[in-house]
Amino acid sequence: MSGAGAPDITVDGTGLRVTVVAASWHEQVMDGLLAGARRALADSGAQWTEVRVPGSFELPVAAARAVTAGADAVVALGVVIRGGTPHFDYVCSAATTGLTDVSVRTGVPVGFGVLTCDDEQQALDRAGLEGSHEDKGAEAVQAAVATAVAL
Ligand code: DLZ
Repeated sequence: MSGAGAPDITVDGTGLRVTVVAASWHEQVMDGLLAGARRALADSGAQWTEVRVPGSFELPVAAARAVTAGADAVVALGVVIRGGTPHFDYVCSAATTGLTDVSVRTGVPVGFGVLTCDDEQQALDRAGLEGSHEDKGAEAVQAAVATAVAL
């Protein structure tokens, strides 16, 4: 984890079934988030499957399906970049509220790896790519796996 006050999480996820649900907008950033998530999942020992959806708005329904299919934890990855209309706010709000609802309603942890950024550079800085300061795909995995183990 990174950022002021962030915990250092190392967790054994052996035996857990994790589903990664990933949006497809902003390909370069998504490639970084997915690579970071895969590294963290491999390190944790968990088994995982991946589901791609078009945009971040579609992440909650994919997360809900993953839970119904038996996932022990879900990791949601997406990138939303502010544009010239209020669309950004609606997509961010729908993704955040929808993923929270799935998690709280079902009791299955959902790692929140959705970047909500003012511009592409902010997203690249957090995508776990060479030169990035942060690796939010990996952090979302660590949070979801640690929560599944704790519960
Ligand atoms: C429409 C849209 C826009 C403008 N921007 C993004 C974005 O930055 N990131 C993202 O993940 N998705 C975006 N979308 C697509 C919506 O999430 C959704 O896929 C469409 O509104 C169709 O339901």
